[in-house]
Amino acid sequence: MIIAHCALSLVTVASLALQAVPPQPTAKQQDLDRRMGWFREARFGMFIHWGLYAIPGGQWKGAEVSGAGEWILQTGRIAPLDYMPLQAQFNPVEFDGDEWVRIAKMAGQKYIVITTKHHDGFALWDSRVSSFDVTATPFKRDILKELADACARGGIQLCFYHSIMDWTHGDYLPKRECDARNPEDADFDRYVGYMKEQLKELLSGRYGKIGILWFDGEWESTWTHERGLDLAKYVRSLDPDIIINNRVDKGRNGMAGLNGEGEWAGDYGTPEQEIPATGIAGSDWETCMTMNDTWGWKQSDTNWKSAETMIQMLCDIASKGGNFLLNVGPQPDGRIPAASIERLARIGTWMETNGEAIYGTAASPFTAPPFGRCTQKRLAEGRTRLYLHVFEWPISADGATNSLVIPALKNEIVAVRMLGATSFVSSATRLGDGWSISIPVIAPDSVSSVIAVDVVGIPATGEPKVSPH
Ligand code: H79
Repeated sequence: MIIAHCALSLVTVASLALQAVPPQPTAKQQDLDRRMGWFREARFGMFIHWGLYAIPGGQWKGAEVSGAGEWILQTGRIAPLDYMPLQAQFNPVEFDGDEWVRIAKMAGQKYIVITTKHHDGFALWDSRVSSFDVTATPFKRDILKELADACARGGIQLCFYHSIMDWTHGDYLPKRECDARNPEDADFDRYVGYMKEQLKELLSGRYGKIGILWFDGEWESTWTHERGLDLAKYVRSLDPDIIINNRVDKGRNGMAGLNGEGEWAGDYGTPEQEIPATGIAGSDWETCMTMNDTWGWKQSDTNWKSAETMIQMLCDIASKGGNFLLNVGPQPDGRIPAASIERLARIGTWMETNGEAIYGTAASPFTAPPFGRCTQKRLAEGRTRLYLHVFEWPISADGATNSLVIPALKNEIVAVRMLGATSFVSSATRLGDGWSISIPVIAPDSVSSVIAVDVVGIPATGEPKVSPH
């Protein structure tokens, strides 16, 4: 009896232990993890908004038009038939795909998302189903093909932005107020057929393997959940590996960009011009942001963010498990604005030293460390590397020694290394529930200095976990 009872207990214990193992990811989750692999590693990308709107650059008939440069048709109440002739002026003689790729790489960016077609409907490639494209301009060259070849040469992952909303296509609905064409003549189903043909061209292989299809302009009433599901399925049928953003469907919660309740198509959330307050357990996301106040080139917009601000934004985003898609709006001559290049160069200098604290990292185990931000990576043998991004460098009490306090960290520390000051030998000592780490008197970087701290096991802070991965 006793023996039998013991055997039963063992079985019970064994089955409890089995239950404690996390459940196997679903096939859907496995497919997502497979497709999102490069994206989670990359963390930092370049958004490029370029099209006919760069020519007026925010001015129409000598008058300044408010708002973003690429919205000039709508904001300036320009009739599509008055806007479309800009095509005859498109001649960006300075365009050089290799130069754009060089700039992205200099900044430490791993992917480029370019507007194949923005809301104005102009195609930046040789489209067989539209004459409102780049080959019917004085420039004639297929911009996307040249950029795709440059990306392949430079090892940058090319991705395509594509607007569902189309202000100039005859079949798109609803029409702009200033469009004199009769909406009765428009056929939205025919428009969707046209969009699918264009997407087929873009995913034909001519432009290489495309990383993301980045939809936008999904908010008008003609675009429905059913159409979103159908379009996502169609794109996936053209490329089973492609990542599709959540704007293919109707789930986006305004500019905060993350999906609301419900089942929606799309692989990840797209906050626009904002950074979520915390990471979001179980979901991927990417904040897209302008360096000034416009996406498409606008002459009068000189409201540039500093490189320092953008470096701290990148740390903040990575610490919450997101990607940063930072925009440039090339000029009508094809050059990326000098103000953008300068800032990307400064970000790139920081990334050269500290990139390992961004690429392939997961969100912070701490809610809000007092010194700045934190990212982490799993290491071999069950260890974890914490990257402490120190925005507020401690002031030395005696001018000779200095220390940084990690308020709550139960794990043992096995190694500490200062990025950008590797000759400094750092040590860690227990302090209350956390640690005190010896650091240089002067910060190695004035914006964000990074300290790599290796701990045994998975970081235990005593706080609820915020992050997904
Ligand atoms: O391409 C850039 C912009 O031109 C484009 N998206 C970035 C990536 C953009 N389109 N619209 N906006 C930016 C702002 C529009 C906001 C609104 Fe709405 C559209 C307000 C109401 C409809 C989005 C959807 C926010 C709320 C619902």
